[in-house]
Amino acid sequence: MQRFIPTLRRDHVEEGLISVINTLQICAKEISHRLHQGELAGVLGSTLDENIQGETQKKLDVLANQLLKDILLENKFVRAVASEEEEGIVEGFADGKYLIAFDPLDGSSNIDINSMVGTIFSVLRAPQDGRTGTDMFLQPGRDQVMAGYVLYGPSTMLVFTTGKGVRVFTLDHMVGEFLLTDEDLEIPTETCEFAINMSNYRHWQPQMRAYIDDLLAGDTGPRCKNFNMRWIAAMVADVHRVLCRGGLFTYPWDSRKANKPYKLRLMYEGNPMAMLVEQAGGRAHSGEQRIMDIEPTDIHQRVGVILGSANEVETCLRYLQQDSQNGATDV
Ligand code: AFP
Repeated sequence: MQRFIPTLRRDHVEEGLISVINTLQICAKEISHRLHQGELAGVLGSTLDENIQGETQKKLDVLANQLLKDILLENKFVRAVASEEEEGIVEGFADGKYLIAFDPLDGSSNIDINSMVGTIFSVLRAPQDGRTGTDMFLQPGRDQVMAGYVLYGPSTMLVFTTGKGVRVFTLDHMVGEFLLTDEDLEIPTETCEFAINMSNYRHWQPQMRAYIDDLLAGDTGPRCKNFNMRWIAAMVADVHRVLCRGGLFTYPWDSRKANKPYKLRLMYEGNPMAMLVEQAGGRAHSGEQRIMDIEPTDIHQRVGVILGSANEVETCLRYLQQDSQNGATDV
């Protein structure tokens, strides 16, 4: 089985990027170790603080964030990091080539029930045009040079792309190394599975409700086939399933918060997952445009997400484009 660095060299990944991903896998092993210790490590439960998104922070959120920051900022290729958990960016080496945006522990509400969580990362080039501070990070997702995640599940997996397909590595706890377990993930274009938080049904746009209604109608409705539903409540785990066996994942527009109608974050969740999904032959859309074409205006901005099997994303978008007065049954 191929080891980590030789696989990257074979892919002709530039040395600086190899160094960054190598640093990320060191962090992943450390976070994985703490998670597997669970209650024994005394890191479960919440702190009394809220993060920049106004969410209660879990102790492991704080720990994973600190760990990633500390270790990444020692890498001379890192110009700056941006974390979902922090208001501003943190500067690294002035001549560093890369910017790293990360969600240190996605799905952290799963920690207390010993269920799956993950770390998501996105790597951009540090601009050479004089931009400084957070402005450096305001680049569209299509400019990412690497994106990926670590899934802490029954096994720990590192899944990433440098723009040449999606590689999957599994942590061998015996040797303490990530080994290549899938060369090239490919998402089937058709699917019979979807992932959405159904409890928000009444807050969606009528077009989204119509789309889901038709999925639920199964072979008695206009789609003429039965659909299965899954929701892990950790985007990493839901997207991992989509990458492995296809499906549609969405966290759509929600009427409850006028100024924040979306839940997921563009830089830490939308863009990196979109790059992985597109590299695996799927589609990733906000409902209005391709996610990776969005020009960000804020490092913490939120985005609608509809991603997965290409044909199913296409179908969902056709429903969304319909006039809400027309039914959706002719889609
Ligand atoms: P947490 O990290 O706060 O648990 O949020 C996870 C997440 O951002 C994303 O990973 C999930 O897909 C989504 O939220 C789950 O949302 P619900 O709480 O609505 O199920």
